[in-house]
Amino acid sequence: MQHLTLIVATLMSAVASSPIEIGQTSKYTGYLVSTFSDASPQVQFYLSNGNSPINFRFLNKGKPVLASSVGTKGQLVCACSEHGPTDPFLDLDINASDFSWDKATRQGSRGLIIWKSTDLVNWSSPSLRIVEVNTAGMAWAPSAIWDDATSQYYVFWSSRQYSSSDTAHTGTAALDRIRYATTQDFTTFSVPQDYIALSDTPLIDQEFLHTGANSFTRFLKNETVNQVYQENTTGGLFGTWTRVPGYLRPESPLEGPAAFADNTTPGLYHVWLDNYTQYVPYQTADLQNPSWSASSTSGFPVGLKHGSVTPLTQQEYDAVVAAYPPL
Ligand SMILES: *[C@@H]1O[C@H](CO)[C@@H](O)[C@H](O)[C@H]1NC(C)=O
Ligand SMILES: *[C@@H]1O[C@H](CO)[C@@H](O)[C@H](O)[C@H]1NC(C)=O
Ligand SMILES: *[C@@H]1O[C@H](CO)[C@@H](O)[C@H](O)[C@H]1NC(C)=O
Ligand SMILES: *[C@@H]1O[C@H](CO)[C@@H](O)[C@H](O)[C@H]1NC(C)=O
Ligand SMILES: CC(=O)N[C@H]1CO[C@H](CO)[C@@H](O)[C@@H]1O
Repeated sequence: MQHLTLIVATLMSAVASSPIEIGQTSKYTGYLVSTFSDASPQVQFYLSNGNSPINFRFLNKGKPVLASSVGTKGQLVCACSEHGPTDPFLDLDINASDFSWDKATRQGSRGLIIWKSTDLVNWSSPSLRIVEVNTAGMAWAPSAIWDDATSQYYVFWSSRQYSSSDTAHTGTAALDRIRYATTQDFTTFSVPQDYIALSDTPLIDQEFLHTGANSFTRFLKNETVNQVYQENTTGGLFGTWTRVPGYLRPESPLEGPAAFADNTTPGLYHVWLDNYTQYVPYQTADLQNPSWSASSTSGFPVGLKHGSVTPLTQQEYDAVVAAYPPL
């Protein structure tokens, strides 16, 4: 794994670090949430109080840590650490005076804004990387996964594709799908391809958990019902995926999952689901046959959404809190 942390502009989601084996003491002593708000599309950090997965402080005295000066509006962001890419962020400026969701899906950004750091404190200036082809109306909700076998990242995002003859993207688009490209450095990317394109269901907001070797769990939003479902595999990213029946929660609508492994309890996993106002935290101790129950919200930030959660070592935790003192 490269010793590199990235904040990738475009709703990126994180792949949690390797799961904690039974009997193994986690090397992670906290969590960093990188996020942006609809009203203020700039990167903000929240830091866990100790190793709590629900109780957070707003860093940098509540002010943004990173602001994009490149590209068009309409990106999301992800922090991808050497522990495994982290999560999503959004730099999609829905508060802009000329913002329209329709326009954002037809002539939205086809790029990601990327900041790099090796220490979570000293960040590069942002760079805009165009990852989509010109038939795409958008590249949203990115997530990235490091693949040891091929020594590269797989970067995924949600896309809406138009006919190649519809160069102005005024016609009817194909159903939203998940696309991907590979990269080693987040500077150059392979030509994008479809990852999941269903004939009957528009899909967005993919999020992964890496649960060991070739085992992964992924979460996807069915846009027809505005609900998030889960699939798992033991065959790698391109293996056979098995649907966990139904949806994570009966409440509707929910979207934008952010998922991560608990730092202290082996086998415990967390998923935050956006109820269109903010994240609501859920958890399960049985990821293979889950019943996602509501977590305590004591100390959970009000208004938090579009986030990614990265596990931190004590050294990283100390560096982040020193550089960006909390409110
Ligand atoms: C959102 O836009 C409104 C009107 O353009 C502006 O007054 C407000 O300050 C903006 N909010 C933020 C957080 O930038
Ligand atoms: C910050 O990173 C840059 C390279 O990205 C490096 O040249 C510089 O020395 C670093 N500064 C500190 C204080 O670590
Ligand atoms: C999405 O929801 C619709 C409506 O219930 C259903 O027909 C479709 O099969 C669902 N697709 C997936 C992948 O869950
Ligand atoms: C979303 O969740 C928050 C926190 O639990 C709650 O206050 C709010 O009412 C919920 N909003 C909706 C639309 O369900
Ligand atoms: C290995 C694995 O991930 N297995 C589970 C995937 O999800 C299905 C449906 O819940 C389970 O039956 C598998 O055990």
